[in-house]
Amino acid sequence: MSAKNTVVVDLKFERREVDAALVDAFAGRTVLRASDPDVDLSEARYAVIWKPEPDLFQRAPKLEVLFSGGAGVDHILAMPGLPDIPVVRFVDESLTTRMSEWVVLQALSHLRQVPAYLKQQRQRQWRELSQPEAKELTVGVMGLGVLGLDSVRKLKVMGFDVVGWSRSRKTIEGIETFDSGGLDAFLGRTDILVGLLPLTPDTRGIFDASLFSRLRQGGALGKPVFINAGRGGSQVEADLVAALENGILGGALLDVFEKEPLPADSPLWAMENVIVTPHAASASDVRALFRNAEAQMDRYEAGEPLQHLVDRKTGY
Ligand code: NDP
Ligand code: OXD
Repeated sequence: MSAKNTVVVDLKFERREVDAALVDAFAGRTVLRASDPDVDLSEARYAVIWKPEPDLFQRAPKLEVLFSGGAGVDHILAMPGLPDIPVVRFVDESLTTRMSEWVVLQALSHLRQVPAYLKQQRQRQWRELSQPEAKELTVGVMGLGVLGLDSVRKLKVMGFDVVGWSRSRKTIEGIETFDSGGLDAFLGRTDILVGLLPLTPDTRGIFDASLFSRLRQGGALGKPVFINAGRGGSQVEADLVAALENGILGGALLDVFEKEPLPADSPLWAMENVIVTPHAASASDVRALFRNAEAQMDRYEAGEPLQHLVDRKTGY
């Protein structure tokens, strides 16, 4: 078999899961695991990676295309020695669906006062709380890409008033949209803010005290709620903790953090109005990842353009 067809796999996923998925993947190609330090990667043409070892590009100097094991590519773009070759994002129905489930679940959980009821339960308190309708709440989604678009549509189906914000203005039926210049108007309408942004130089630290203070106060939930499943680097956690403590925010549901795993001494763990999930809003399905990468390799070898390419200038 020609070394020219060699695929390096460097994924920090469950080994058993990767091994099982490799059984049916990349037929006709040689697959090498970068986790084996003695394996020769020098002729490898493709790499499928998620948080790879820093020496990958030294060991595999002939790579032609990189396939990200996730939708976000910030950590790949930040890798030292990254070669100037195409980087393909992971775009997949199961990933998108899982994210929308998580977003809708979190929005509904606030609509139906789940955090407040859990608190009452711990205190053995039987007290019915107010029950606003979804249409009384505006959910504002920042990032209207593959994931944001699916989430806004599903939030809409649940009856929420939905608004969206992205760099370039989108036209989505039944949903008011804003571009970068419309951030203040967007925030002023928003009761539940959902972050589905990639981490780039422009979005780093965007969720800060100033942004939280511009969200709508006095909506059907009383105080605005912040939900983030984009990247932790976009949130300033000291500002977030302060906004939760001083009542600017009524609650937060966080899947991503400035530092992951979230350090044991982070105040976010113990705050009553915060729910933490461990970067698990939407996991990549390894079989689908390999199927996608394989299909793209076939396209590339047939001279067709690669899909879901990362734009190095914008960083996503
Ligand atoms: P896309 O690249 O499809 O969409 C990104 C969206 O963000 C676009 O709408 C884009 O605007 C917008 N955007 C980017 N930069 C800016 C900016 N400076 N100002 C305003 N809008 C901006 O990404 P996906 O939807 O596929 O994924 C989004 C992110 O979700 C990923 O990058 C990743 O970080 C995160 N993620 C998290 C997971 C988890 O489990 N927690 C799982 C998967 C992904 P425009 O449309 O104008 O280009
Ligand atoms: C991510 C992913 O980008 O898991 O976080 O896809």
